[in-house]
Amino acid sequence: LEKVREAVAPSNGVPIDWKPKSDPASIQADVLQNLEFTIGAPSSKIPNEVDVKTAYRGVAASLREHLIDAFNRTQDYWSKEDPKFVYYLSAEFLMGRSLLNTVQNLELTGPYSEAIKKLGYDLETLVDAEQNAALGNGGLGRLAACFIDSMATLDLPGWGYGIRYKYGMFKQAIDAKGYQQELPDIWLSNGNPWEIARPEITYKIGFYGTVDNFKWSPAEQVIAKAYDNPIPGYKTNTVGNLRLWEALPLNEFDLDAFNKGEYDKAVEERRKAEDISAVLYPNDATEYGKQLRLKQQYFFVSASIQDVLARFKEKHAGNWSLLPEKAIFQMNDTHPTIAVAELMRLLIDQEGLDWDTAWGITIKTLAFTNHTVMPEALEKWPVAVLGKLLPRHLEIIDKIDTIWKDSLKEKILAQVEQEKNSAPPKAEPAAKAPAKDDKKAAEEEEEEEEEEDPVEAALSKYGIITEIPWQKDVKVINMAYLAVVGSKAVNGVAAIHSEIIKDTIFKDFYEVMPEKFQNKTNGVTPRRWLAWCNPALAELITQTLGTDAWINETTLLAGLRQHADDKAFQAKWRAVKHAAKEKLSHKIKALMGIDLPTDPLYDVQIKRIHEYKRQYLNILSLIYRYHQIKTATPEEKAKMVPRVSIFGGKAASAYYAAKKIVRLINRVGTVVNSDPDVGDLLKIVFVPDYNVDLAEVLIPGAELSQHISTAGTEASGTSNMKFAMNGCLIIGTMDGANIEIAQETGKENMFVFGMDAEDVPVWREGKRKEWKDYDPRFVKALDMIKSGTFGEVDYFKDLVESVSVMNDHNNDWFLVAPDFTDYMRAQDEVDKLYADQDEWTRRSILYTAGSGFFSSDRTIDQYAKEIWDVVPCKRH
Ligand code: CR1
Repeated sequence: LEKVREAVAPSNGVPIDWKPKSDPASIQADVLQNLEFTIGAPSSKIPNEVDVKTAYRGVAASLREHLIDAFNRTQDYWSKEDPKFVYYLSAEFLMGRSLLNTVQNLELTGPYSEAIKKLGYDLETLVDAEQNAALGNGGLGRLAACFIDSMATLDLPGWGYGIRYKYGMFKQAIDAKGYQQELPDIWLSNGNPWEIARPEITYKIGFYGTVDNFKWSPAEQVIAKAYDNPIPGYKTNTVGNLRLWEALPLNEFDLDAFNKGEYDKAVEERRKAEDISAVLYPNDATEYGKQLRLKQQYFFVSASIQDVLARFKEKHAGNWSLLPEKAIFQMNDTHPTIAVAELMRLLIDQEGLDWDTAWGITIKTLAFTNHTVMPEALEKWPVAVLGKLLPRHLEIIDKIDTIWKDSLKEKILAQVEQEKNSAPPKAEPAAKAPAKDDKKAAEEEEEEEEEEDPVEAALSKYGIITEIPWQKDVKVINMAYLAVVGSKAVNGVAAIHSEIIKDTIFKDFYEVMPEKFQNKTNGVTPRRWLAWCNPALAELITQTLGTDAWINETTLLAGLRQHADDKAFQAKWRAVKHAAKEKLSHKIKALMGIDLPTDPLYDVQIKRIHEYKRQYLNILSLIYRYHQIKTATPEEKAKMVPRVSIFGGKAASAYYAAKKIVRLINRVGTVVNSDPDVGDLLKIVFVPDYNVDLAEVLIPGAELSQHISTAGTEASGTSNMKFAMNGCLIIGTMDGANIEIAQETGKENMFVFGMDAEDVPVWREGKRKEWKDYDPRFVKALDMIKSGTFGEVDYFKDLVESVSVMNDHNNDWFLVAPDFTDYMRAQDEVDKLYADQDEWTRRSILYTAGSGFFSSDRTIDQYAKEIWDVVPCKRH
């Protein structure tokens, strides 16, 4: 490169500083050139006759030049300055579409719109031609995407690292009977102009094999190949990076086998390798992962760490103690936690460090975020599975576990002594271990055995390698515990969640190392989730505040508060919201052919379908509303507040209860929407294939959104923040980030209902058993399902029973029945308030005004200062 620069540099030796041009005429020329020479569109058809998808590719290719220019300069600068980097390790990055975000973040929307118009298209149409990059399940993956946007905007040296899945989150269709269908997401079929393939950046990843005297000889190897995705910051030159790995075979093709006619064998290795980066697991806290999932996890973690270490070695060969000053890996949930063992392995086996030195470095270089307390999502790999796939890692984990427990022995011994001294003497203190010859009895009375060795018993709580209580003899590795022990910091994702993990899943660990535990309340990028998706509202905010600085400094939104009572401002606000409702209504018409009136209250619940998120509670209340409409007199009807209820979300493919809920919503919608007695009083719509780009239309158009999880179950929620930013009122439980949103926007402005997190366990363990106070409206709604109002009586039977038989331990675990009455009260308040449009609008303004805290810029700033020790590094 230097040579080229020299060759073309003017004689004074100053290198040329080429930059893509940003005026509309140059952009127009550039798009034409890209259409012809990058995309290869026939020149006779350019520009007016190329189809929209091709036009999109031409525009994207031209924009890519701007992106790559700033990207290369940023990365060069960072490489020269050598600051500390954060590496965000995540199995999911739910990026959505890139065209609009790129053009906006690069501040090129004006000239691009103009150029595109001159070519005979419009920006919005081209934006819609892009496929969604849905490499994530839900909140966790979208959070990672918001985080890298904020990292770039804050000029923080940082990269995301993940997997370039060939197929992302499945596409959801709803068939005529209301069933969810899952279809493959072939998101790369139109190419991906936003990525830069790096065939020169590859690493070998081993699996299986044997370990001999600490030396691992893998039996299988694949190649990880890098793809870089430039991530533009806003109002800065900084363009960060998301590096995704693709799995490829070590040996492309077995020509020998092919020549022998063994065609399958010829490509077998290729297929096996490619499987690793083929699909995103549609897991989302429901089904236990398969072995391939562990392979995926190790694959991307190993490639990422090898990559970071290779760059580190180039600059600081041998000086390993410097690593924690140059790099920190943030592990996004348990999926990347094999990183603890992998970093140890690379430092010891490859770089020759001793155990203690390697461990000292590791626990300063890793940090861990927990995103859920749902037991299904806290990964536990059977020792047999992990040991076969990664035998050397099992050895390392085993040693970490032993040393960790040893380090606690003294403390525990002291504790046990203290307890012994303060406890009243037992009738017969156990002194001896059970007789060896009576193994059976010893096994049966394990409780007693534990009592007999109180130190061992106390220590077993801390075991990274443990037995699962319901499957004796099956040893598993608790990946969350491994992460807690191997990290410098552990955090939850909302204030209440960070407290809950200290009291529940990590209680014992918190007690022995309280200093590790932190909170980092989630946030969302205000660029994508307000400024770009709701331009009319953004414009009104900018006009009102007299500046658009709020886009990066969201606390400035608080300045809207003083206008909340201003009737003229309220009218403008309402007009903007109404236009967004119209846009949403058009979108639904285009997608589903349903005509939605735009005067009713727009009520939206969009998120993964899960029992704990309680879409069931929502639909049951709507069933009752339907009953009310059916039995109302004309006078009563005239007083009712019309409502459009919109649902969206995917159910994990093997999660039967969730799939039944999807079907119930669809069945109810079909019946209600075609009932002439109902008219415009109620419409129920299930929007298929909910994803990021639908969210960008649904959120601005919503007036009420539902965040109604059973208290204590939703770690944070992030769509609640997006809705709040867009002036949408919330009906919700005191759960996750709802609590902090209520603090910021005024609890009196939120429709709060339901049991608190402290009461839920009490109810589950006690009251539930004798509870019989079913709300008659709840009973009515269930009766309507049971009696076949929505058909499929047998199919819905167990769904009905799951909330109506209280004796069995597992029934109504998520408190649908006991929270119903209070939910209906809150819904009545919603209706009452909606009749007072001025007051509703006032509150809507207060939501946006109070949402400043929920910017991911704030979250990332906290991570950077309180965990990462990474500081901005901005090129000028
Ligand atoms: C939580 O359920 C949270 C996101 C992002 C999810 C949700 O409440 O907002 O993480 N957890 O922190 C998750 O997907 C596997 O766990």
